[in-house]
Amino acid sequence: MNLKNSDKEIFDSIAAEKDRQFYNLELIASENYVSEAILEAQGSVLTNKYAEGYPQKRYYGGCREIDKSETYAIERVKKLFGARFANVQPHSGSQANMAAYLAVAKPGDRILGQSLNSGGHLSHGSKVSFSGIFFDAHSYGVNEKSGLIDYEEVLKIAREVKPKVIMCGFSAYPRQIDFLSFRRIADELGAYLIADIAHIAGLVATGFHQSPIGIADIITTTTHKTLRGPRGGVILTNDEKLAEKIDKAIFPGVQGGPLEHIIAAKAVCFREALEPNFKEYIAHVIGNMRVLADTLDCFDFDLVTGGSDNHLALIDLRNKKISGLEFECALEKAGITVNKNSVPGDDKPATVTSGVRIGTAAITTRGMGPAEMQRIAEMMNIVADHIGDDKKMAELKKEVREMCAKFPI
Ligand code: DSN
Repeated sequence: MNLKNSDKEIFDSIAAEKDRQFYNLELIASENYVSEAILEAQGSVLTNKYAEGYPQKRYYGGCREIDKSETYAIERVKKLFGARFANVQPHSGSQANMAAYLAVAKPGDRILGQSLNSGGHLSHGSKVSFSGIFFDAHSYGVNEKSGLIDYEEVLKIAREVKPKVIMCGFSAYPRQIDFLSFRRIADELGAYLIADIAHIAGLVATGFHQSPIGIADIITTTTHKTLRGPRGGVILTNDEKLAEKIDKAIFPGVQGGPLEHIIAAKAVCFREALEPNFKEYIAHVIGNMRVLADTLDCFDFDLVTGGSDNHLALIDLRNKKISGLEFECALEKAGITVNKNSVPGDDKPATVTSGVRIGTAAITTRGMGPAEMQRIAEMMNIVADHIGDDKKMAELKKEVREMCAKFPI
């Protein structure tokens, strides 16, 4: 029986979410819209199959087709990033990071990562995540004035901490990362270097960002942000011994049965990302962000680091006298979806914050361009000037709906 007839509540909820995704402007920097082909693969019968282990080394029978699709995923992602070894089984970026740590460190070992409130990720050593619970986690931040990573400061902290593992990568940093500087710091300390490229994977794959392959010991990523694939993770390395440790850390270390329907969808995503038009797409993502950031700057929005050279920007709202939470809620009423985000030196809790993070990956997938970016920035400015004015938000929501209708998903 199909979903409509068997479970009306869930059918209706999915239909309403489809409508929300269609008629709102998705500016959450970590979200995107997958292709029909990816949806088809992840909604396939592969979800029925247990396949603990790896291709040709499974703990279950009947894995002939599963082995094929997982091998396609491995070979394609290796080609995409120019890496020698890949594990495509991580259910998420956090689980990719958990396995990466376990491949090179033991519980209690010292790790050093970018702090959550300066753009890092929970799994980079936050005290409330496994990374801060199981490891002796320390952090570096960004310069409070410039918003930039200060590599000299990272080196100073690393010398004090003497970490076994240095994690670089971010969830909210609008500039390029210099992986070579992190390599030099790790080499001085004799530390392993893990690069989490979850946000910038699409930029790295297409040459718009320095690649950490061959620089970091281990590279982790998600597949659903700028890479525009299904929700999941991947681990890459050029080191054969580390590759073996990574495989063991994922299974049986931190995961059981792999999500083979998602792995097949990852294979479709990697094939799509190998097409020349994916490079064009990423160029537009970056170009759109530049226009959005420049226009916001004209409206006196204070952009952390002064702008962006990737797919995201971080807006410090302290000069506008509104919190991240207030702005997020008001924008949602106008049909614009963002997430509140801490900014460097933020004195508000993570549930309130003084900033919001925005990104252009999803709206660029819809085909929006510079003209739409300028109007979106104008609309964001109107929202900031009219917090609490529900009539104005309703007017904007109508305009957003009309704009979205012109760019179907
Ligand atoms: N939640 C992701 C993001 O929004 O960047 C990170 O896990």
